[in-house]
Amino acid sequence: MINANRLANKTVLITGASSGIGKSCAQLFASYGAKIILVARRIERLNILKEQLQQQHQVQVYCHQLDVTDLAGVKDFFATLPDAFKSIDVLVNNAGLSLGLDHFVNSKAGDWNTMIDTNLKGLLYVAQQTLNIMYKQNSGHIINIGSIAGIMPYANGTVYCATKAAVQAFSTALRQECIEKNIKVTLIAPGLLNTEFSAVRFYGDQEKADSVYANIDPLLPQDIADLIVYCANAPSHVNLAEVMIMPTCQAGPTMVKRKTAKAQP
Ligand code: NDP
Ligand code: 8X3
Repeated sequence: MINANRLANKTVLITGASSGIGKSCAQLFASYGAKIILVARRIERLNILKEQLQQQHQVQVYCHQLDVTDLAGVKDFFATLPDAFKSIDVLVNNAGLSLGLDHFVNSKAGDWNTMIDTNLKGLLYVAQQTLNIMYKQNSGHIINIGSIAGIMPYANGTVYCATKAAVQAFSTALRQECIEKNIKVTLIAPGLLNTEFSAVRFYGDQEKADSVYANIDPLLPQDIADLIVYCANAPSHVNLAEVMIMPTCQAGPTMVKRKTAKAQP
């Protein structure tokens, strides 16, 4: 199963491809010879990535500036896909973020809205448009990025956890609807992972973000890309329905073993 390449010439749509998990997925899928569609808001990053992928892997790449919270923009993006990218075999529904880490009573309604609009509604907008294509094909694979936060919710992360729990519930229900259409639905639920996620959560405070990953070996985006490509590359009769992945130093969102500093001689 691992040695076979079932991804060559398949078309893979990746949301949130400008950073972290999405960017790593683009690099790995391209190395398997897949055609790649990259979307995110930071188009200048996507253009650079597109050049790299084309040069390194000689694959076709299409990128488009897209805010997944904009339903009209999402519909327009799908309606104007170039002919070569009109069939979509794999969706990595990844765009998402957390804003703030505080008691709910102190959290901001604006932040809840952004998290719900992006992590849940944006994921739904993209999933539905993609399913319109996959239903006609009678095949496809939707890979939704949840989090251990949705499975093991924690204090100070209430609304983020709720959005990711919703992604898990949506994925479970959607899998049941898709069985008739030969479409796989996978939920990936990562734990501590060093990306721009914490810098975004702490509104750009890099020192605070770095402290999340201090004295541990967190997951790297490539680890999640490996897992996602493994799921997407599985034989047609195999669906990895739900996978939780954490670094070895973590047993839950708030249970992390940090290395202790060595005593000075
Ligand atoms: P990054 O911050 O590195 O990447 C997030 C990506 O989402 C960026 O490419 C960003 O692109 C995109 N994005 C955010 N908002 C929007 C939007 N409105 N429209 C389109 N794209 C958007 O973080 P990660 O790679 O870590 O995050 C990817 C996913 O993984 C998220 O869903 C996150 O919740 C999840 N996750 C992360 C974990 C972690 O610890 N890092 C653990 C578990 C899950 P741009 O700003 O250019 O639009
Ligand atoms: C991101 C992981 O534990 O910071 O989804 O919520 S956590």
